[in-house]
Amino acid sequence: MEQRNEPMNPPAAERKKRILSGIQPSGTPTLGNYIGAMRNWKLLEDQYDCLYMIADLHAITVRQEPAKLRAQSLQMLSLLLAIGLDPEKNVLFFQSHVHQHAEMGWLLNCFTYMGEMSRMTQFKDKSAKHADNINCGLFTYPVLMAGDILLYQANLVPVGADQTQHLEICRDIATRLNALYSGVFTIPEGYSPKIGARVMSLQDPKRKMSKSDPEDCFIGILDTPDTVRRKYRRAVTDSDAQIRFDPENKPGVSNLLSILCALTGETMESLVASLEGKGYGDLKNAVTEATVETLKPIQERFGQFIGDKAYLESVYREGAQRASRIAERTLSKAMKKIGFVAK
Ligand code: AQP
Repeated sequence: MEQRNEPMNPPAAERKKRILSGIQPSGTPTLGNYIGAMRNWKLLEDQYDCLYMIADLHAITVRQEPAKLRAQSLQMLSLLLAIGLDPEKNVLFFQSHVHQHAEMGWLLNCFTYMGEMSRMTQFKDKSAKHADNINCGLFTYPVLMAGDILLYQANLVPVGADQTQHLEICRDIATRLNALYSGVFTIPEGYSPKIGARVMSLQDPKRKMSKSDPEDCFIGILDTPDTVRRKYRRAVTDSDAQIRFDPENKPGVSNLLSILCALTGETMESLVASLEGKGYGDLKNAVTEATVETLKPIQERFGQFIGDKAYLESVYREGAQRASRIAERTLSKAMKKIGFVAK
């Protein structure tokens, strides 16, 4: 295989800062995943040394149907390409193809305390949502995530508000190991992209939009224009018929307004002013139109990638090789410092 110009080992002064982020193939990504994460990734690719991982190991903390998980994983890769991520500039890979993630996860588990994991609010939320399957993976998922970040000596991790607690624990674990063994890990910082919003569920706008929620709660990136229209038409609003941004008292309307701002780049102030005297139907039409316009080119490109299995394979194989080279360096270093006999 052709050896590419790796941005991985230039002298520290010249090295771009490294970013690691991931997305679980636990369903078709939503407009929330797109606005809050995916579209920002594209904006980072020139300025940073970026690794984007399809977090399939994380996805199995919730029960997945095998054929569906496989299909969703390839769908996710096709979507990352369809939003314009260049596989030459970014390392795109499946987490399960880089075995060092599972190994690092184990090492870090042995340096993490039960009490720390018990405080994770996402564990509490997810175990309430999946009460029939509260598995140990769900409990220690933040440790696996810490390993994901630390393996690549990432400087920056784009995190939404829901992930800040996990980044904190990652920093704590890294600091603990560095104190014991010195210089094993780079301590990562959180990175807030310039544009980003927390998109809420269309049916329960006090909760975030999630791809594993019932269909009517989210807009899927691959939804047809008719489906998008129908979902927005059914979206929860309120009865006072006034368009105003007030997430506390008018969460449904405010959510539609923020989606519209995020998609058009308009400020909230001017958007609300432009909708003065209009009804919820007008707001829903406007957000439908902006969504359909945003998704159209992505869906067209997606159609080309998903049909090209050979190309997808070349992208994920090469991504895994590039990721694995970096991950192995960190894993070997950590194992040596901890005291394992070198291979
Ligand atoms: N509603 C959202 N608004 C803004 N950003 C969001 N993200 C997720 N939902 C929203 C961001 O998307 C990235 C990838 O998320 P993930 O798939 O790894 O996990 P998640 O946050 O658990 O996403 P979902 O859609 O809610 O998945 P399920 O239903 O499987 O749990 C993250 O950067 C996240 O912040």
